[in-house]
Amino acid sequence: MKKNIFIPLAALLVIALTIAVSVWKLTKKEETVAVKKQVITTVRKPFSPAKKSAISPIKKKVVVPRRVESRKVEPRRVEPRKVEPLAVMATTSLAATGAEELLVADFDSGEKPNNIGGNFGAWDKDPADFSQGCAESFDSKNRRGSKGFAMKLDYDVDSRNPAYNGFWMFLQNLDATGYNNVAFWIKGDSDEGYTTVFKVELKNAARQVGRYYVTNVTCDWQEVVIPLKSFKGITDFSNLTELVMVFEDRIASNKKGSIYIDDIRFTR
Ligand SMILES: [Ca+2]
Ligand SMILES: [Ca+2]
Repeated sequence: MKKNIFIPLAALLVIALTIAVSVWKLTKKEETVAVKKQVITTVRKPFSPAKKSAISPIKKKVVVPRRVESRKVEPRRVEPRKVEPLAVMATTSLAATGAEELLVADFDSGEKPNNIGGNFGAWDKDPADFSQGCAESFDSKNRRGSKGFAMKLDYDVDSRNPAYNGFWMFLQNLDATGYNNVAFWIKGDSDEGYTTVFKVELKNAARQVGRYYVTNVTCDWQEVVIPLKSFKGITDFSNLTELVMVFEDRIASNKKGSIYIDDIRFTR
């Protein structure tokens, strides 16, 4: 009897055990799959978007400064183009091509500036030394022509100190390449005296200075025509900035006096 009962009980136990084992195996497989899926998803999610977001802003950062740099370059290229037409306009308006002469200053308005818009006036080597100096004024009694004024220069280079002074006039970056001479009319004052010799200087934008000595000034109006070639210090006449007259103590035949000047021009 005991043997008959034990055998089915043992068989039941074996069946129950195999079922339990198979169930446990199934649940374990599902768990591993679930864990794998979790691992894959948790790895992929932070990995791929993190890389993309890390790359994309870097690309943008690289592109943006390049665009800014190119924008900075563009206006620089435009600026000189804006200057060039202005320079061309200035030279074409000042140096009239085809004209026999260019009038720079006739002083007939009795005011500054000159006929091409340039300022002018007297200058002193040492303004603190009152024993020397030069003063400019418009003079209608002594002038060239029947109207207007001439420029009167009252100079004094009689001093214990080294003395020189005179007259300056801006030429507004004048292009004088179409002309051969600078010309003006000159006259000494017979009552106040005058020097028969003085220096004329031309200056250009390259800071070159050309010098020429005018001689044989008299108390009558006479035209002085100085070839531009005579201004040895200047190699480029396309950009003249200034005309200067100089009375010098060591050169002046009369250290104190008055000189009249009128109709400053560039001629062919
Ligand atoms: Ca005049
Ligand atoms: Ca003096």
